[in-house]
Amino acid sequence: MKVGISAIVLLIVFQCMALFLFPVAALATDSDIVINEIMYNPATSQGSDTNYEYIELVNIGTQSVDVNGWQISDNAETDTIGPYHPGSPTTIHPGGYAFIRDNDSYLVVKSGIHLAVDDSNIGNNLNNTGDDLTLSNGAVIIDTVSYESGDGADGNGSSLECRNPTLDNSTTGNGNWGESTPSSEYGTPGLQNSIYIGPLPPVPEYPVILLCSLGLVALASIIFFARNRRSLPRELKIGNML
Ligand SMILES: [Ca+2]
Ligand SMILES: [Ca+2]
Ligand SMILES: [Ca+2]
Ligand SMILES: [Ca+2]
Repeated sequence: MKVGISAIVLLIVFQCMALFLFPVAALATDSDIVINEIMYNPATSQGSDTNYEYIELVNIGTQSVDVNGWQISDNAETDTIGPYHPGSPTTIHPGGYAFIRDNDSYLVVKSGIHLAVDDSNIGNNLNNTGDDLTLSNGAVIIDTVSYESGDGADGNGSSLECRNPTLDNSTTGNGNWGESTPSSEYGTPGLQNSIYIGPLPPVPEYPVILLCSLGLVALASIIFFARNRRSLPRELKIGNML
């Protein structure tokens, strides 16, 4: 079968496009995984820091994402994420939750995918004064959150929860984070956050466009009449017609 040069060129072009487009699509899916809840300082009555800390992830996208082999970092060290039990699932489905817990955690699990790190603790433990968390997939940074003890959940039984993971979650002091309620429930690992406010309704653009259009029309009208007023014959100017 004879294959034309144009067909070969076309095939090469398609292959180049596929190589270019595929990684972009994969990164877009990975970025749908968001740090959604942090238990950095469990209450003394709940257990020790080394056994009861956790970080919850949520998938806000429309495709499943496998986080096995990803990394979670604090200010001190980086850990590799894997299944909590050998062979247990590590894929977060759309709208689903997973949480990274200390390997020796005694946490009573409520729901979600259970993940662990490759040593006993998340980072060098989640600092009780504050820490900087980074979720990454190799060299690609997926999500970052900086928390401060002054933003709540400092040993009172609550976790720090994100109100809306589709909005900026980069710092717990930006108003999109708050304490879980009630504090006796030890947060909501694997479940929707107790202070979740849901997706915000899209802001309609047409009122803004309409107001801008009306404003431009009004401005143009003022300029038009101002110029024509100056150019009209004296006897036709409005002031002289009265
Ligand atoms: Ca560690
Ligand atoms: Ca801690
Ligand atoms: Ca730390
Ligand atoms: Ca939660």
